[in-house]
Amino acid sequence: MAKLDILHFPDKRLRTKAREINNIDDKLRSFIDDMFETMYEAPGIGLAATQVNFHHRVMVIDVSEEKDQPLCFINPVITHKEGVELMQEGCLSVPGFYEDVERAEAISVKALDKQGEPFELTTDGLLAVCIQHEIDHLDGKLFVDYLSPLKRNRIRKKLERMEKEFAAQKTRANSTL
Ligand code: QAP
Ligand code: CO
Repeated sequence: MAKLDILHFPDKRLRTKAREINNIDDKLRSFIDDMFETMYEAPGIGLAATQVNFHHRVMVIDVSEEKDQPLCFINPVITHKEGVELMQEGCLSVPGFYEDVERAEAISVKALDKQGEPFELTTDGLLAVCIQHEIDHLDGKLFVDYLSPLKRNRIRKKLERMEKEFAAQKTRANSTL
């Protein structure tokens, strides 16, 4: 197993629309294990392949308290939406920022599991919000897209500054080796 690198907003690669998966093999399953490891270590409750620069329609979620209910969705499609709900969201690709986003309150989603078996799930609350957030990633969309341009630009500037500082630190560390 390996931890994967997570792309950060405003990285353009986060805007890629992921492609359908039509071959579920051991190589993909091993990659999914890496996605779970990356999400649990972060720690996070959801991770889409787009965030680790793999542009195929797969995402992992675990919203349980004990972190013992891993869910994997391949080619997920929302088949039903109901109600509206405001929830504070964060994202591993937008570290340190949390904002309210409006989503459907309850959803049904169909997908394939790790074995390639189709399943359908009807849910609400945090899991429903997380599924919508992760499917957005597969379509190149981020939760900051729902904020005002002013808020989004503030977040972008802060993250760009942090990314620059991080790169400079790495350079300094290397030159003192
Ligand atoms: C998406 O997000 C989500 O800023 C999953 O510094 C989040 O796992 C859906 C995280 C909330 C619905 C509600 C964020 C970790 C994790 C950070 C995450 C951070 C460290 C975010
Ligand atoms: Co996210």
